[in-house]
Amino acid sequence: MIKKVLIANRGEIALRIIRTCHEMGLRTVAVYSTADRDALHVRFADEAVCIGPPPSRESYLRPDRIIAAVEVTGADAVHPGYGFLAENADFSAICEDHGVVFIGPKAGTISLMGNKSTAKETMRKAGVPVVPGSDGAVPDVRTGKKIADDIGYPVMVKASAGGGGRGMRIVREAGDFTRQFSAASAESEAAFGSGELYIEKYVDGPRHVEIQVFGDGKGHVVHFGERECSIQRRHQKLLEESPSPVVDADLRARMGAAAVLGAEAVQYAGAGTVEFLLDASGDFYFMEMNTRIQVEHPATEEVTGADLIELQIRIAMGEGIPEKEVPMTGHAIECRINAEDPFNDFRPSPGVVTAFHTPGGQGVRVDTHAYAGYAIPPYYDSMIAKLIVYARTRPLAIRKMMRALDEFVIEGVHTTIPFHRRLMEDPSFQAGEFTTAFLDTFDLTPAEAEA
Ligand code: MV4
Repeated sequence: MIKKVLIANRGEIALRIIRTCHEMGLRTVAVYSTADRDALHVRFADEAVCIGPPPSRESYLRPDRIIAAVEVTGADAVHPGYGFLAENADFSAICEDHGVVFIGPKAGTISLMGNKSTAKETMRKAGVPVVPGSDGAVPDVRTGKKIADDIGYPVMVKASAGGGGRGMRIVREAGDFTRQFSAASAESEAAFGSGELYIEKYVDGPRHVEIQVFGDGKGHVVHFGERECSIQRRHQKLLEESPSPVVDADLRARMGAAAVLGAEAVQYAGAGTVEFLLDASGDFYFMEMNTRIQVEHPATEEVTGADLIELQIRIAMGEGIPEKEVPMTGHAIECRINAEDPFNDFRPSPGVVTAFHTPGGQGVRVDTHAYAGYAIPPYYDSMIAKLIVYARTRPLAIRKMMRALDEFVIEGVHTTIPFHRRLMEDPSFQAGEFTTAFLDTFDLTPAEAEA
């Protein structure tokens, strides 16, 4: 039985989790660094415990301090949110050792999926389509070269310990392989403590489409449809939507079935996301599995009507999952509002928010921890709000997003609002014609059209 949940996170996601807990009649405990003394998650939780100084390494990333907060408050479950310790297998195991429920998958699942090459091998063996490449990690550069020559160039070398675009390189020709492989391995060793790499065929101009899944931990998994996540910059997503403008009912059924197959193979427990690359010919390939609730989960909530945080908590309580997949209706778009200057290479723009007015009206949702007078600390990520709209169709959702962005007032810091406003006007975006390379050439300040 879960009665009191400690939220091992901050910002909008901590607030988001507190809200569902209170709706479920659960007590909540916030943890905070000294930089977050005046944060809303601290005010809205039933109790709050300070866990250290501003740097995450000394606060939100410290399992020992979070467990201490669990012990002094008597919390019986920990929700890790996203980022920080959410995909830390050791933390999941430490919680279990202390008799506190980790709201997420088992430590073994987190580490299996955390190693991107074992994750891919696991999925391939389960029958999930994967990009042709090495069977698991490559033992040395000479073996790697033979495999790459066999696959044919261009290939990608990826760090087993990487993920989310970290520790990967394109090798365009055989003559570059040895140099690139060695450099990638050394880089990965320095960054992650492991230089292990795997190789796959390079997929040109793909889209990033991911399937939301929930598992009961006993081999039963359901999917909640897809999210289109191709609008990203340097592997940071800026906008997500559900459904994807290019996924029809047939493709959804096939991608959903593949995601379910993979998650069932590992007896997945809780919320997970199976990421696919979708190529121009409509073929899709497993990329990675994220073992956490994601930033963009509200897009799925809007089109399914489900509360995904509630589902996570119910699974952790042993209540099981919905019998079958939940139908999707309408269209949802989420814009990430970051304290960054889109006209200056998206440079972080921390500081005091002097004015803050959120948009409203039917089909408009704002998940945020910001308020007028809030000082955005420089220590954490720059996302200060998610603006989510829901409408019957994609064109109506785009119109609603334009209107909501126009109503959103944030003063004192730069934000990504003007970027999103321009994106909504873009003909290719409106047509749903874009790949992960879209923002590489997106011009925020186009010259006025010639007369
Ligand atoms: C790829 C790829 C092309 N071919 N793998 C980047 C993040 C990680 N999840 C996988 N990534 C990619 N893997 C092969 N074989 C292109 C990307 C990629 C990408 C993927 C999803 C979203 C944005 C991206 C941006 C650049 C490259």
